[in-house]
Amino acid sequence: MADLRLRVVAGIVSAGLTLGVAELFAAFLGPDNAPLHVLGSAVVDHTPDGLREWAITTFGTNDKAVLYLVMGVIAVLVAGAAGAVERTERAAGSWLFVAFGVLTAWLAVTRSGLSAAMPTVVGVAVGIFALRALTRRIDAATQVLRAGAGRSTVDSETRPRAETSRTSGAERHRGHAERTAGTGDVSDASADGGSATGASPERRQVLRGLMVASGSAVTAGVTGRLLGARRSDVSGERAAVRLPEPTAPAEPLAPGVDLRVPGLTSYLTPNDDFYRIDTALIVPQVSKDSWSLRIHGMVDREIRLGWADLANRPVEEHLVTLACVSNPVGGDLIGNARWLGYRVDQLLAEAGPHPDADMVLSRSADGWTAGTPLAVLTDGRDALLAVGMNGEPLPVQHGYPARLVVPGLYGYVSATKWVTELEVTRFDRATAYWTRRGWSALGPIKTGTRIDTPRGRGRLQPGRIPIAGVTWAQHRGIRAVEVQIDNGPWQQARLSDEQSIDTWRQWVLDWDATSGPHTIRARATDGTGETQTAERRDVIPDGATGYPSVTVQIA
Ligand SMILES: Nc1nc2c(c(=O)[nH]1)N[C@H]1C(S)=C(S)[C@@H](COP(=O)(O)O)O[C@H]1N2
Ligand SMILES: [Mo]
Repeated sequence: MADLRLRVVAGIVSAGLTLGVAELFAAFLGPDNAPLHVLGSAVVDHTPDGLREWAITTFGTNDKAVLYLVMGVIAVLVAGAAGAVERTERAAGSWLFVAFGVLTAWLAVTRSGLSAAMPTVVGVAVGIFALRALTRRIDAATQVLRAGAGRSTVDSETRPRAETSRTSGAERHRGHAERTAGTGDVSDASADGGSATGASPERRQVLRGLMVASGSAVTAGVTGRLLGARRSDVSGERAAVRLPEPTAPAEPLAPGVDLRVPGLTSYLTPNDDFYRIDTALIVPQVSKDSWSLRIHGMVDREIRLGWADLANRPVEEHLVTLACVSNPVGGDLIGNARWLGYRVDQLLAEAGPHPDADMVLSRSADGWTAGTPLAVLTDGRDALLAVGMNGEPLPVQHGYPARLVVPGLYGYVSATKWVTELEVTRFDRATAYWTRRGWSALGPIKTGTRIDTPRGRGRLQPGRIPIAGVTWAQHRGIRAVEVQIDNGPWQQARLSDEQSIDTWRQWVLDWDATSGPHTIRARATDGTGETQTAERRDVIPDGATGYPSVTVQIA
């Protein structure tokens, strides 16, 4: 038993060394080539829709941490098993390492080219070397122990299996007792190993090997991680970026855009509070100096713009409310910011899209894609190649150095962060990331309302209580919000000033609350006169519908 435990530990330590060494190599070749990241990204890309939605609703923004945790547990189990079956004369565990290496290297190569497999290959080679060496020592120590553990142990251990199984119950019991006694000897030996009274030199060799290997694993892994982060981190250069003065500044904020009701979401969302959704396990670190935007495909002239090329172009600033298609009714995957950037319609016009093109497939530095109708990008709305957010360079996790922002469309079909390519194409020729996974090809934002206050079972007293929230119908605008209490009549709420049809608005209704439980519902009518539907639908395939509803208890 004791040697099985050592073998399991040897497997885990060797796997740790594999990952640690790979991490160190990946620091130089790009942190997204580390095996854990390669495997994690493959899992993210191939998770079935149902499971993904469940993970997002259950773990929220922690979904990535949970993924790594699950992968870690599986890695420990597999590595332990590999160690348990490895023997000097039979490299069964090493083959598990090889299988892991082949799968991961293949995923890395298909994702980002031949050199991406390097960290995995080197890591697996070192891991197998360690597993072989540790197993040799364990085998040697085990033989010595067996030899020294007395005749009875040797007896029971060397009795052929078939014979053992044919022995009587009593014999079997005795055999078990003997083995236990034998194991007892082994444990005693290991206990002695801890004290100075002399474990076998072979056993000390094993422990020393395990210590050296695990120390190296941790050192390599931590160094690799830190070095990788340091080498690729762009937060320093971002802090030094001087944004251009907008040639067309944002319209000044209307004084009544913010109703300033306690508990009500602020009109502008600070960058630090802005929701974040993307498939990236490591936030892409794209330096503005290596960044470029290539506009190609069905165009008259392919163009490529670097960061410096943007400097002498007109730059505009617009308020746009961004929303995620995965936002459930009442959810908070929505935010409103002031974006600084370059008009996409002008950039496209320079390339000259062909008349039969109908889609722009935008691609990010990490390979993610969105498919946006060409007509939407060229109909005069303020679609931007954004470089600034609320007066700062884009935060790295929101797409530094450049991203798309398109009023009126959900993020998954428009808001590509770390954007490097606009390919002019057709919907019948190209399919974007989420559309391939069952989401709708078109993603206009649906009219929505959210009740921010009151919420839940706070201690509310009867009397005047403001009911307030936000409402949005990007690029159509909002005409009205109505509120219903306990199946009563729909009452008109008061709307905040309209800043633009591309941003959300706040609303409030003063309510004379009476004791007892109450259910509050809300609904909005957009600028075209259409009231949002009461029909409850899930976020898949093109956004949730239904009235938001909260139940409150008044004392
Ligand atoms: N590169 C990249 N861009 C992306 C995504 C992504 O996964 N990768 N997700 C999109 C989705 S689904 C949304 S809702 C918005 C969210 O933008 P935010 O994280 O800045 O709020 O980004 C979009 N841009
Ligand atoms: Mo999204």
